[in-house]
Amino acid sequence: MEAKHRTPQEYMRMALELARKGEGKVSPNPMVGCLVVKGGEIIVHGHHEAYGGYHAERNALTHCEADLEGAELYVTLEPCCHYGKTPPCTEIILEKKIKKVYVGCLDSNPKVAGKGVNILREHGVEVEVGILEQECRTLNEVFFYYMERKLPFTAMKYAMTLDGKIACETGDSKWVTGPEARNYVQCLRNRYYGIMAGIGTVLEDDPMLNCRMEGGKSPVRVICDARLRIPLDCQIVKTAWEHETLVAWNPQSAQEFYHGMGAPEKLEHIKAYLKEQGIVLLEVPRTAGCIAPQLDLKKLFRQLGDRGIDSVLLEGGGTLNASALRQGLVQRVYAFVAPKLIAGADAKSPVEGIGISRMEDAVILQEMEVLRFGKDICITGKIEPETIEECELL
Ligand code: AOF
Ligand code: ZN
Repeated sequence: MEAKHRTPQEYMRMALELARKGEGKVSPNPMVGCLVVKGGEIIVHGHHEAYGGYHAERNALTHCEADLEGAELYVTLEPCCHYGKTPPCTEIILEKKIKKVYVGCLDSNPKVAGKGVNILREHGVEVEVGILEQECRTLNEVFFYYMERKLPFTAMKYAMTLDGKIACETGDSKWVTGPEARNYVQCLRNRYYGIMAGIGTVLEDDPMLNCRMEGGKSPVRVICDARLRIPLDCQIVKTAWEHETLVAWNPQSAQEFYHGMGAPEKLEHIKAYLKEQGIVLLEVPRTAGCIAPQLDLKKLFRQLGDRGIDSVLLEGGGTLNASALRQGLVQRVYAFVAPKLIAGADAKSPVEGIGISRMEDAVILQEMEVLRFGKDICITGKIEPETIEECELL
């Protein structure tokens, strides 16, 4: 690989491309790319390839026999300075006598957080931080969010028609988008650690919620089912041995439901059967003052974070989507839009709930991107957290 007279931004863009090769393989670690330039020529490059393995810098530098004294190193994330599963990257950078390090963005892991940069500077290495900073932070948005809060970074995904419906009035929704867009959803399922849906979706669509991408990894499935109404013969239950599955429920709501039906023993049977299938039942408190039983999603997300689930693809119906959004639990949206009009006042839309009363209180997205898949498009962007606090969704 030879490249002369490029700008730091161009080299960093190449390092970003290298970093992306770790997608789906390094979680919960960040994706990191690194390259070393001397006299305008790229001498070596590397990326973080697997969780627990060498970091990007070590992968690039360890086997490099060229004389790197005076070279410049580009890395998308601040080099670490701690002994974790591997020795500190700062050490090998110093050993190789690198003259200058260009860093995409700082690491928010408290073990590093600026200390990596300081160590390099103390040893006389010139360091410049913030090259393509936004791209580098967005690349690892999951890592940063989870590292800073121990809550899963959540992306709400839905597919709708051009008139904003996710299904016909009859409930038929197969399919809103074409195969190319649906393939991309499989890539998203590979990228996110967990996937979440509500019991309504399970009852209506009987989905699998697995990842069917070649070489992909299925996400941990999380079903929100306050009353434990999940049918024992649905796809999710039938495949629970193959794909890790959690069902979030509320014992009080379930008891009321099954007692009301005059079949309290049924609840015990369901619980025992689900556990036999390897399903983990998560007890979650319910939110006060709701007519329909609703799980306290903040508490559920906390439990997911504690279990090491760093990211969730929310494929909820409109009710679950609205609750998660209202509670500030959604950080990104993937809205797939198909060039179709189906009409119908009762046809469901992607985010329901009660909604806001004034346009100025709308939830706003930033860093918008438009992707094309066959005849469909996907609009994605990050939610501006400040606009959640201001919004008065009921
Ligand atoms: C780097 N370059 O390529 C990565 C870094 O458990 P360990 O030893 O793998 O350390 C994981 C932490 O190291 C992770 O939380 C993050 O702070 C940093 N990741 N750092 O210099 C890399 N992947
Ligand atoms: Zn490192």
